[in-house]
This record gives sequence, C-alpha cells and structure tokens, in this order.
Amino acid sequence: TKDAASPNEGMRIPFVLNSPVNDPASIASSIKYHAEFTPSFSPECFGLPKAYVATAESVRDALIINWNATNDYYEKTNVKQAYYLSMEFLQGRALSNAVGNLELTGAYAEALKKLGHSLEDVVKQEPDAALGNGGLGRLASCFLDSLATLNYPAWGYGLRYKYGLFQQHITKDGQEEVAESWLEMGNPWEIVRHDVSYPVKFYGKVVVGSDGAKHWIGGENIKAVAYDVPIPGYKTKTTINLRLWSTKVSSQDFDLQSFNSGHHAKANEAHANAEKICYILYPGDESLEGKTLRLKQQYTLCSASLQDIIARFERRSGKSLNWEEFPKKVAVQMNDTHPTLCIPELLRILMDVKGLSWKEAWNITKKTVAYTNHTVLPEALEKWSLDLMQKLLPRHVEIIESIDEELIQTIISEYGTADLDLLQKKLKEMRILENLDFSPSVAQLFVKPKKAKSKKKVLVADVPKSEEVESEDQESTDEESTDEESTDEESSDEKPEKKEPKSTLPKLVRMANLCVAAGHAVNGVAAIHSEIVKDEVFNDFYKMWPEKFQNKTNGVTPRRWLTFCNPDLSEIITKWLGTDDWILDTEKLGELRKFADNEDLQAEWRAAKLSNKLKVVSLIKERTGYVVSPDAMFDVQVKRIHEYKRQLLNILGIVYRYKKMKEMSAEERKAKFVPRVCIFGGKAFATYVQAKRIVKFITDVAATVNNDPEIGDLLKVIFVPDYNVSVAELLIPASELSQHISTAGMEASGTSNMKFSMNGCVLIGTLDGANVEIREEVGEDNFFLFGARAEEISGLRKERAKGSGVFGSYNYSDLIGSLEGNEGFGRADYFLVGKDFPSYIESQAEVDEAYRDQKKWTRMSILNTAGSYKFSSDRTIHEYAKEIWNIEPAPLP
Ligand code: NBG
Repeated sequence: TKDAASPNEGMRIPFVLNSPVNDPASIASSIKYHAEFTPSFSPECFGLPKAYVATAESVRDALIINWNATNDYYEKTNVKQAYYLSMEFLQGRALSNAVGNLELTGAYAEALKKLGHSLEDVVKQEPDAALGNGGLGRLASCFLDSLATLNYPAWGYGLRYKYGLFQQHITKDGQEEVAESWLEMGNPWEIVRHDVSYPVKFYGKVVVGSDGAKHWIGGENIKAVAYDVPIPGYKTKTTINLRLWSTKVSSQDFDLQSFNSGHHAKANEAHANAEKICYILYPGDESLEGKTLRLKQQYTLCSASLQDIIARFERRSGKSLNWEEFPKKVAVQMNDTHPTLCIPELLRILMDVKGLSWKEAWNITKKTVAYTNHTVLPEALEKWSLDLMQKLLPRHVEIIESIDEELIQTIISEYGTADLDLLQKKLKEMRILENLDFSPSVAQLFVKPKKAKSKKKVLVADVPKSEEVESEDQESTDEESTDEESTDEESSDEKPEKKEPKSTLPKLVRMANLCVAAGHAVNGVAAIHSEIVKDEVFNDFYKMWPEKFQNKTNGVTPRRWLTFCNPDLSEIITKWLGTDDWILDTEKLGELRKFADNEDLQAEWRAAKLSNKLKVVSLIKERTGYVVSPDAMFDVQVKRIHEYKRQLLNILGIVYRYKKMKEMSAEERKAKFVPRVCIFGGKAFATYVQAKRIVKFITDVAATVNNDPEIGDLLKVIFVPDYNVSVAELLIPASELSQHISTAGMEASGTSNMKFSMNGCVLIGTLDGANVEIREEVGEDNFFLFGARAEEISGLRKERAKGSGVFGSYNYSDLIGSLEGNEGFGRADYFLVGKDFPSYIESQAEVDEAYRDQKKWTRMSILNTAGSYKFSSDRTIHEYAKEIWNIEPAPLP
C-alpha cells in the first residue's frame, strides 16, 4: 500500500459484460474469440487441443467474473475465512466440472457442435491436475467444491508442482514411473498473480536486535508467487480460490559473469535451487538432499500462505487493526501434519515481525489452527530431524522449543510430581521433541536424592538463592562444593543418585504432537478412526484435553462423483425423485428406497449400468488390449497400492478362484461361478518395493488367466494402467462390486468406498474406516462383510499364518514370504491376508450367489445409492464450518 495514494488510486474497476455468455450462440462466439486471440496455437486450424484451450478460456471468463465478485464481497464484509492448507489437491480435470457447476453443459456442447467438435472429445484433451497421491488430496478437492457450493468463505492453499503425480506405465517388469508434465501445453485454469509474491527464507541465523526482538537473517532467499485457480460452486455465483505457490529466485540472481565465462550451470544455480522446490510432489527422501527438499516444500507452503493470510487480515482491518481479532477472522486447517510449520511460522511473524509478546502470539495461534489426522500408520506420522530443521529453520526451532516447554509445563501440572516415574514416562511420550534432554528446571524434578537423612539445603525452583530453605528429610552432599567448575551461584546442593545417560538417539520433532499441542481441534476422518485417534494414537493428549478431539467423517462431492460422472444414472434419479434437489441435498436420495423393488426403475437402473460398463470395455481395450464382456460382473479395486489395503488378498482370491475353475468341468464351472471382470488400478509409491511386486503379480496373473481359452469370459483380470481421477470417473459408475478390504483398524476412512456406493455399487469389505458407517446406512444386507474386526487384530497378529499350498504355482517368494513369516519377514502375515482369506472367499461366494439374482442385486444397488446420502462432502463441510472453523455461509447478495 502506498501511503501517499489518493483514496481512489489503485482501486479495482470491475469489468461488466454487456450480456452474459450463457447461450450456445454467445458461447460459440466466445470460444471463437479465444481461439483467435489465444497466442499458444498457430492460426491455421482449430483442432481438438486448441478447441480445448479456447473452450477452457471461455469458461474461465465466467469464473473470473464470479471470482472477483466473491472476493470483492469478502473484502467488503470482512467475513471470517477458513483456509485449508494442504500439500495435496487432486483436482483432476476442471472443464466438465466447471461447465457442470455453471449449469452450462448443454449450452457448451451445442456451441462446440456448431464449431465442429463434441464436448466429450474436447473434455478429454485436458490432462488431470494430479497434485496429490490419493484420498487425502482428493478429499481436499472435494472440500473445495463443497465450500464453494455452500457459499462458505474459504480458500485452499497448496503448491503448484510442475510435475503431477507420476504417470504409471506397466511393462513386463511391472510399474514404471514417468514424469507427468501436465503444464506442458499451458494451464488455462490458473491465473498467475505477479503482484502477489512473498519472500521465503531458509538457513541463516537468528540475532537479537537492539530492541530485544529476534531477527532471522542471512541464508537463502527465494520468492513464492501466487497462481490462483478459481473454484466454482454449483448453482451459485460463489467462486472461491485455490492459491498455489510456485517458487522462483528472489531477485535478479542470474550470475552473468559466470555464464559468460562458460560456467553455465553455476550461473543458473540459484534459479535451479528455487525452482526445484515445486518440481514434484513427495520427492524421494532417502537422501539428506531429498529430506531437505521436502522440508523446504512444507515451509514454503506455510510461510507464503501465512504471510498472505496475515496481509489480508491487516488490509481488511485497516485502521482498526487489532491482533486479538485474528482468530475471529481466520481459521487455518492443517490437512495432516504436512503443514505443521504454519504453527511456528504464525508465531514467528506475530512476534518477530508484528511485535507481539509470546503470550499474545501463542494465544492467537492456538485459537487459529486446527489439525486433521488422516492415518494411524506409525510410519506416516511425520518426524523431522531436529538437526536438519535447526539448519534450515533456526528461528522456528527456537519457537518449537518454547512450545515444547509450554507442553512440558502442562503435562507436569496434569500429572503432578508425586509419581515421578509416571511423569517422566508421559513427558517422554508426549513431548514434541523426541530423544532430547530436559531443560535444567525440568531435569531438576527427576534428580533422585541418595538417601533420606535429616537436614539438607534444598534449592527450591524459583526461590532466590538467598531464600534457600532448610529441609528436614533430604541429605546434603558436599560433593558439589568440591567441584571446581561450580560456583556458589550455579551449584545445586544435591547430586543425582545416577544421572540419566545422555540420549544418543537422533533428536526428532514430532509434527503430530506439535499439531495436537497447538491446535484447538484435532479430528479423525471416520467414526472408528476418530475413536482410535482418541484411544490409541493420541490417548495421552485426549486424557489431558478431551474437548479438542472430534470426528468428521469424510465425504465426497456428489457433483463430480455422481451428477457429472454418471449422467445416465443421475437422470434416472431425478426422474424418479421428481426433482434434482438431491444434488444439493443428498438426504433426498433416501427416498429412492421406496422404489427399490420397482421393476421399471430396476430396468432403467440396469440399462444405465450397462451403458457405463460399455465405456469401460472400450477403456480396457484401449489401455490393455484385453477384450472383456460387458455381461460379466465388474468387480473393481482401485486405490493406492499398499499392503494394508490388501490388493494381495484380492489377487490371491482370484488365483484361488482360477485354480478351482481349472479343477472343474465346463458345466460345473458355469454353475458355480458368475462371470467376472476383476479390475485393479492404482499406483505404488516409487520406492515401495513390496507394493510394486503386488502390481507385477496382478499383471502376471492377468496374463495367465486372460489367455486361458478354457476360462474365456468366465474370468478376466485387468490392471488398468495410470489410474487417476479421470479413470475413476469412468470406472466407478461402471462397477457392480467394489472392494474395500483393508486390515481392520488401518484405513482411516476411505473415500472411494463412498463414491462407489453412491453410484449404486455394492461393497465387499471389512469393518474398517468409513465402511462401518456405509454399512450402517445402506443396511447390512446390502454390504458383503468379512474379516477380523479392529479390536481382534493385535491378538490375531500373534498367531502365525499357515501356508496352504494355494499360492505354490508362482515364484513370488518375497510376496508369499510376507504371509508366512519366512526369513526377512519378521512380521508374519502382519496384514492378516492369510487370516482373513477363508472368510473373504466365503463372502465372495455369497457375492456370486446374490449376483445371479439380478432383481435382488439391483435392489441392493439402488439401496446403496439411497443410503449414500450421508457421504456428501457438503455434510462434512457443514460440520467443519460449525464445529471447528466457526464460519458462516456468505452468499453474494
Ligand atoms: C488417507 C487415508 C484414507 C482417507 C484419506 C482422507 C493419507 C495420509 N490418508 O483412509 O489413508 O480416506 O486420507 O482422509 O493419505
């Protein structure tokens, strides 16, 4: 802001369109306009790539108008805003979603037809924005859709990775990762804000200024530049923002001298260092360089976002700036622990830059931030090396130490000092800093006297030296006074019986503990998961602060995941409910229950499924070369490949089925088994060897089974390569059975289970994550349940799995070894694949049985859609808004 500016100078002058672009003719003209003036393509032709960009730009115009109006309104009314900080946003494609939310799908289709293209083909030109791995990132994207739709003032903040989640190629060796350069052809959905950038610092040192304030100086300085992605709501003008940061060098750091003397790489070093922060999501972190890069990514997200949020707060407050108001205007949600550094960053800015005291800043921070936990897997609860953090973020480490000290004091007052062993145990488990010695004042508590004798001088904490008191029951020792090093001032009058050995273990920062200590709310993502969070993962904290702990069962947006991806079924639903209100109010889906046995509805329902299956038949042919029958049951498991998700159980079940089939005559086979196409999809983390073996195993089984002429259409196994949001949008509506078969207690929630159920797919699953709630809503009869329950798991793990010989024909000793506890596999069948195998097979037989009765099956399918109403992310977002963020809808007037 320029002080000398006249009041109007620099004010926004809104552009007003003469007439809205919402009929086919004006849309066609807008597309033509963009095709003509889009500088990215040559003028000679209007091919699909160009048609896509021009169409997207035409839609973007509408979004910008709404984005500006929304932002103007928030500026004017200074409403409280929520900010969702996430390292991942798995947006997928934007075009079909945007025209859908604007209710312009038909008009755009017609306009494009006039111009010689079909909307369907144009939509396919768009690469997926895959700035996420799986559920966590896709949840963030569903939340943005719901926030906009429900008119909540909220923004997302993330990073603009140059390469999305890798492309998965399937070769004879299994999965191969290839960089996904989604920005190669430009990205019409983002708007770079060259005027919105913030400095971000790494390394350097902390000095104390003459005013006593801490200053973080020196080090490496980069710049984070804002790229805004407008997020339209459905049937509303509200268009919120996803602000993604991209990193650059902070100034003209190009080393011209070096370059001219032929040292080209050196000249470019600063650029490369800054830019690589936003190259990819989750760079490998085996090396120190990799770890440093990840921490830099996390800090960049936190620092730039917090600076931006604070600048906005100051601007909107104007002359009445009052920092105590900050939590009344700002709510920050940390999506898992990746954005934890926003806690020390907020404190740093408030104290070191804005001059607040520790106490003021700490109070504000606690009221502002909240934390969502998305996993109970211990290996996924982040811990950072203190040494690395110390080097990279020296000031933040000081602040984290202060928070740790605050926490220690709270724990001491909670547990008291009567039972020192207990207290010490709790401190060790709950502290933010792991393997660190206690500060002298706390260590003092654990100093054990040698023997009880009478009359001793005890140094009472906080009592000035002159007021040392005489104690009756403790022994005085004179060892201390003979210590040459010690002066009267420093020496303690007592000596520990034995000193705690100094810890040699690596010093770590437990990010989750930091989140729980600072966050005013901590939530799990499904009912069972939130219980595990309270009773196991953070039980000590729960006992201390029960009021912080909440559950927010995940949800998915019914717009992308039903209305737009399954138009055939949506039309049927709307027809039978007599309204499309269910898109905004999914509870209405419950009314489908009364038509579950209606034969007309059933026929329409099956026809829609078949037409969706036909699309997948083409997809499979195109991606794998295999030809599958649309009349077979489509049995689908798509999700990240992970041992706990147990794709291994599924494929072993298929192997078993295949072997059984081979033992039978053709007639017996036909009588016993329903024809199935078993579809897998999902990516294994690049360095997760066991997960990659599972991928390879599936494709090998597929090669054998699919080429067995005896089996034919009775069983096909398909691994769809490069599973992503767009593939999910095709597969989910076509699925009939879907598998959510994680070891109980290990899947926090799952969200694809909700999408499948919404699309009338019947689930086979364990009592894990949101399966539990889905089963409750759709009814026990409409869910195939099997396997051990969460509370039985730890006992079962102690039993050893027994080899059955079923798996003998493949040389997968490393995979099977994990089940049998061979050498090198200490945790025999840790994921209980063997244990749950018999009940899984039994349940699969029930599936075959049920599917044979198509009336019954269709009823189950309808009742799944009807019972999925709870799993709209609209419901989830209302809960966050009310119970954590304290924000209100602010629809534009
Ligand atoms: C994932 C869980 C899923 C859950 C999503 C969204 C992480 C760390 N966690 O079960 O595994 O559905 O988060 O909450 O990605």
